[in-house]
This record gives sequence, C-alpha cells and structure tokens, in this order.
Amino acid sequence: MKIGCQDMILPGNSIKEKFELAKRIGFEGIEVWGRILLEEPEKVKEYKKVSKEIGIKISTICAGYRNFLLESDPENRKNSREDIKKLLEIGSELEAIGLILVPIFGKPQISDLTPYKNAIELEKELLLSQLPEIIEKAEKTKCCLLLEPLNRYETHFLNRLEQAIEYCEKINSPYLKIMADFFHMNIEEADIGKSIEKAGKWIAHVHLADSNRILPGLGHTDFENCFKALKRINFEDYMILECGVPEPKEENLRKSLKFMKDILQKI
Ligand code: LER
Ligand code: MN
Repeated sequence: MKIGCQDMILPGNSIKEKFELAKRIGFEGIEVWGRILLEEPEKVKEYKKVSKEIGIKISTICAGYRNFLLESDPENRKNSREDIKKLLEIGSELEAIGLILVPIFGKPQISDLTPYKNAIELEKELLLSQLPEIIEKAEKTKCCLLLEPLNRYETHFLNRLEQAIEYCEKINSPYLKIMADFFHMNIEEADIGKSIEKAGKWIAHVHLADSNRILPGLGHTDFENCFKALKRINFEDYMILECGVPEPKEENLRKSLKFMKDILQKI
C-alpha cells in the first residue's frame, strides 16, 4: 500500500515546492484536482515534468469535470461526459491510475415518475446508459474511472461501497473501479472491514482522513481495523490524504505518515 496526499493540502507556492515537500516527508503519490488540468492545460505539462524530476508519481485525478452525469439537462450531462473523457486522456498522459467520479451531489435533479419509476431508479438507468461511452475511453487510455461513494450529507445517490459494486458488475471492465473514502465510510458503513472485503475485487483507490476529517491519528477512526481489511483484499494501490491539516502542517503531516506506517508495519 502506497501513502500519498492531494496536492491541495500541501503547503507551498508552486507545484514544484509541493512535490519537493511531499518527497521530503516520504509520500509516494500525489492526487491532483481535475479542474486546474482542464482550465489551465499548460499545467498538465508542468505536473508531468515536476513529477518526473522529483520522482513522485501522480496517483489520480480528483473530479474537475463540469456538471454531473445525473443532472436533468441533457446538455449538462453531455458537458460532464466530454470533460470526463478529456480528464481520462489527461490522466493517461500523467500516468495516473484513474479519475475519481461522483455521479451527483445533493438531491435528485430528475423528476420522480412514480408509478412508472422513481427518481433513483431512473438515475441508476441514466448512469448505466452513460457509462459504456466513458468506459470505452477509460479502456483506450488505460485510465480507470473510480466511483466514489459519499456520505448522505453530500449525496443521496452512492453512499456505500456495495451500491457502487452494482455498476462495476454490470459494466464488468477492469477500467471501472471503486474508491473507498474512510471519512465517508465512517459515517455510512455498518462495518468498514466487512464492506471493504465485500467490495475487495473492485477497490482500486482510497482516500484517507480521520473521523473528524483531519489527519489520520487525530480522530477516533480505527485505522488498524481498516488497514487490516485492505491487507486481506491484497490492496496494493494508493491511499491518498484528503483531509484538513492543522498547523504546523509539515510536522503534522510527518506525524500522521509515521502513525500510519507504524500500523502497516505491525499488521
Ligand atoms: C468529497 O467529500 C470527496 O470525498 C471527494 O473525494 C469527492 O471527489
Ligand atoms: Mn474523497
């Protein structure tokens, strides 16, 4: 298991400074926010250059596409699909393993057509109808689409890992996977260990945060239990910090990394 962090949470005035700090601390991968890659294409080259020079891989791209796949306006859904496909190409150029996808934030936007179908049934079908086009691109670029379940206060749609398994099974491609975020799982899963085992075959990425969404070690999440479950499924990919970093940042990032590495060593 490789531990890294999102570039946003690293102190530093440039991409280079952030990557240098990550390397000094001992992180093995960096997750980049997608929006900047779409809005400032010259940054793609910069990330690629800095990543090579400093010797720290870009693990993943986090979202960044316009709109959402489950919006009610067809134009908005199209924008979303187009941006997702562009980001998969960029992910491939950056040698990232995947792009993180949240199908929708908040409440359903499409109408409830009960007694024909309710909004969630329609949303499921709407997502399934758009995935083949996106997964075709993911397969071509060899950059995975990573479905991320979020807690109920952020989305009504995918809240638990088992809900994402359904799409992976139906599409059945090595380029559609699930990512597990410990902060959301801590709210939604009845048993994090069992949920990880059940989704094991499909999990390709992890987001790290403690129960209070600050650095691991500063809340009450049982990381030993979580890491043991990841070990049982032979998880070998990236675990990326997506959390608040209290001051002094560098010192606390180092402490949190040591806290996690100590657990990984003893399990
Ligand atoms: C949002 O809470 C989150 O966890 C992000 O990874 C969504 O892309
Ligand atoms: Mn997350």
